[in-house]
Amino acid sequence: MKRFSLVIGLIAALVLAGCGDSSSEQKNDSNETGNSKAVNYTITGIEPGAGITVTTEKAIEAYDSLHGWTLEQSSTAAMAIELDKAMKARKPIIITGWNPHWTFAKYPDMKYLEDPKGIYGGVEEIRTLARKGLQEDKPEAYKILDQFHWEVEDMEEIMYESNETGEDIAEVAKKWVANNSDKVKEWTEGINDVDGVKIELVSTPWDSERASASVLKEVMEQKGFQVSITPVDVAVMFESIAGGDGDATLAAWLPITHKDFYDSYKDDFDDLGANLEGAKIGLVVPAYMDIDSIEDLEPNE
Ligand code: PBE
Repeated sequence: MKRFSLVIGLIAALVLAGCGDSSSEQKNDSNETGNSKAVNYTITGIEPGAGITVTTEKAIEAYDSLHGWTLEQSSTAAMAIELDKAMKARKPIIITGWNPHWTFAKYPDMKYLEDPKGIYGGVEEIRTLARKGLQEDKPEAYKILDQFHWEVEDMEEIMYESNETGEDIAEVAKKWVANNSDKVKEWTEGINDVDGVKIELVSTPWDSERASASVLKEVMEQKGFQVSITPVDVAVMFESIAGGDGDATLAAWLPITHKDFYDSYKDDFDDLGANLEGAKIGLVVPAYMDIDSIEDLEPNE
């Protein structure tokens, strides 16, 4: 009797080991209680036109673990609401996240998922691009744009303050300029005052870019420029600088986030280099989720 059951057991084990299907069924079973299933194989994303949206679509293509996943696209504000709900209920959620962003101040308990394939790159920088001909037409403006450079903490200070107090970023930026005359002095070194020279800064609608554009608008207006800020989609921003409609942007995230846009126009603008180093993009989850890497997710099969 004993011997009989041993043989049955052995046969069962051999059948299990030899049968690919049954091992994948086991994997699926574990899915059902896992994070991937719980988030319905969905990444909570932001605006369709964002660089991080394009990059996340590349990640879904590149990772087997994201096979069959959906990137839900809506808006940064809608994503923030979803995140808030999930965090309060301690439920799993996977978002497209980035720094600098006030979310990380509000929810310090979040982590980037490791990205072993490097789809989201490493450290990003935010670059200033100017239209061709700006240097000749408006040399003083070009020089300020070229000299503008600040730190992640500076940008974050403005975003956090605005988010905490509800005061508009443009207003907070004005105060920041008043309180940071050392930095402002560096950016305006060697610049003569002008009399109403018009400058159009083309930007994107995120808080980070609203902060930088508002700061530079204030600084340039103190020098006598008349500055307008036009918030547009990332694609339109690149088109506009390359086509010479807008004068400059402070909002180009590289080398990864806006790579495709940058590459398609790279001979049609002046790249003035980084105005901020140390930005980052990626997939972000609450720290209470027991996953560390994109590869810890399960395909939707
Ligand atoms: N962002 C913030 C933008 C750039 C600034 C990372 C959401 C993006 O294009 O993805």
